[in-house]
Amino acid sequence: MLMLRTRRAAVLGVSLVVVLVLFAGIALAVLPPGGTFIDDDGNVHEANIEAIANAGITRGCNPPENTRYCPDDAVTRGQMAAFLVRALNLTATGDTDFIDDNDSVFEGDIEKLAEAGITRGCNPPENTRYCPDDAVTRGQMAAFLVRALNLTATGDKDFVDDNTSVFEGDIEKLAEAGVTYGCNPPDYTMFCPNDDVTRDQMASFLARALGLPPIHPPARHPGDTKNCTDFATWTEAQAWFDLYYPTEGDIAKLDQDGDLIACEGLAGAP
Ligand SMILES: [Ca+2]
Ligand SMILES: [Ca+2]
Ligand SMILES: [Ca+2]
Ligand SMILES: [Ca+2]
Repeated sequence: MLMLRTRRAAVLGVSLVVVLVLFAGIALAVLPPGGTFIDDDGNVHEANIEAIANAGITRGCNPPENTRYCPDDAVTRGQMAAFLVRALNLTATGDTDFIDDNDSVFEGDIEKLAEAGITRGCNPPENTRYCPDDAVTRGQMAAFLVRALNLTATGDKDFVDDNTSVFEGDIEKLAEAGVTYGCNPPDYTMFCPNDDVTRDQMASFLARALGLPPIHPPARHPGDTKNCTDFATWTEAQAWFDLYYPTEGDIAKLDQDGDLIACEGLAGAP
């Protein structure tokens, strides 16, 4: 009976995953031009910002509108707690109560992070404080993620600029897991362990760490970049027209006769 119930639960789990994947596919298709946020258009991390937004890990930086992500802002330790609590679905709280986060909107997240063993505090050995408003350095972030993801494997990667960092071991584990490539493309010989982590970088770290596929939103202002011959089917042409018509009008001149039906010459047009 117990076996049966377990199996049924497992099957239910699998169907839930399938439903969630399908739902993610649908959600992906309805991203508006420019995507979720207006201040990350064209940012190299935009597709990863969309990925973590789609996964519920970020809602934005200007509640309640949440039209912005603030990609260039440094990630604070309080924000880091919220990112990780949502990314890992941490729910348990324990006895830890830091004395310096009582006024922080992140106090609940910080306590969950501590309960999960991902942070011990910021003033060792007492560790009575969390320093929620301090910016997170890239080296500190490596340590947070290595603990959060239980990364243990090290590989060949050895950045040249972290040899004196207390985080060198964490940084090498993070690189081995493919979560970071480094900070100086295209050589990627450095990690910049003392630089602050920006919110856009954080999105890429989290998306890679969790295996979330990047989601590229449609361009906000595509311009006249399409002709009817660019579409394989009339349905695709009409979908493109419908996506942009509310904000851009008939930007690509796909509807010469102005009846809101695009590309009548394509097969399958009504
Ligand atoms: Ca955007
Ligand atoms: Ca507290
Ligand atoms: Ca090194
Ligand atoms: Ca037409």
